[in-house]
Amino acid sequence: MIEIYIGSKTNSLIKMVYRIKVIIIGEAGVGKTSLVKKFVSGHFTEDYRASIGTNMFIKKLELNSDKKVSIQIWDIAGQEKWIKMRHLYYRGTHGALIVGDLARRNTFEQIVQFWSPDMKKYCAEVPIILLANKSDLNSDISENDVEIVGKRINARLIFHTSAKNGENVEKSFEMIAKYALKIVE
Ligand SMILES: Nc1nc2c(ncn2[C@@H]2O[C@H](COP(=O)(O)OP(=O)(O)OP(=O)(O)O)[C@@H](O)[C@H]2O)c(=O)[nH]1
Ligand SMILES: [Mg+2]
Repeated sequence: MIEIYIGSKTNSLIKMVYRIKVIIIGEAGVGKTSLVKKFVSGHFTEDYRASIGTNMFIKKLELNSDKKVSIQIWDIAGQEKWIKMRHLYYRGTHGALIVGDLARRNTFEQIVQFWSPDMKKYCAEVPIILLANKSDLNSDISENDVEIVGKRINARLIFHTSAKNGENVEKSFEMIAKYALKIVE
């Protein structure tokens, strides 16, 4: 079986591998790197090391048993000092995971005020999933307010996730891959 990357057409003799790019954004410390690590390697660490610039991870997925996808995840640093470079990494994305920290209400306010508009400035309209992360901790924001944020940013779905115990981590990446695939197909 030959695997051909970049697939916009299907071919019955060869198995296409669709290559998709997804960004993960949100305030510093909300758990973006932790979610990606959990998804890619299954590990979680308690210590916080702020990301520098951006990191890219690749994982192969099989969606609906017949479609292979190579998902390129761009984990973009949330700290203020990276603000000028950030938009460079948004380019060409097929989907976005926007992350808030349930233990810090203001991280959701920042999604509405900064992250969603910032992304829309530099990306074509792409599917968005809102992740309310750290569901293993006490929440500082009501379920209803998370939903309001989801509606304001036009999120297709909202997942409560925990990079610590793994809740909804795989599901989140699989769903954004499915939405992104519809764009490249
Ligand atoms: N309890 C709990 N802690 C988490 C969870 N996800 C991340 N953390 C912790 O939160 C801190 C920040 O996590 P990171 O993944 O580094 O955050 P980030 O969003 O990548 O931050 P930047 O790289 O600065 O933008 C770390 O101490 C993690 O261990 C979670 O689901 N539950
Ligand atoms: Mg990080």
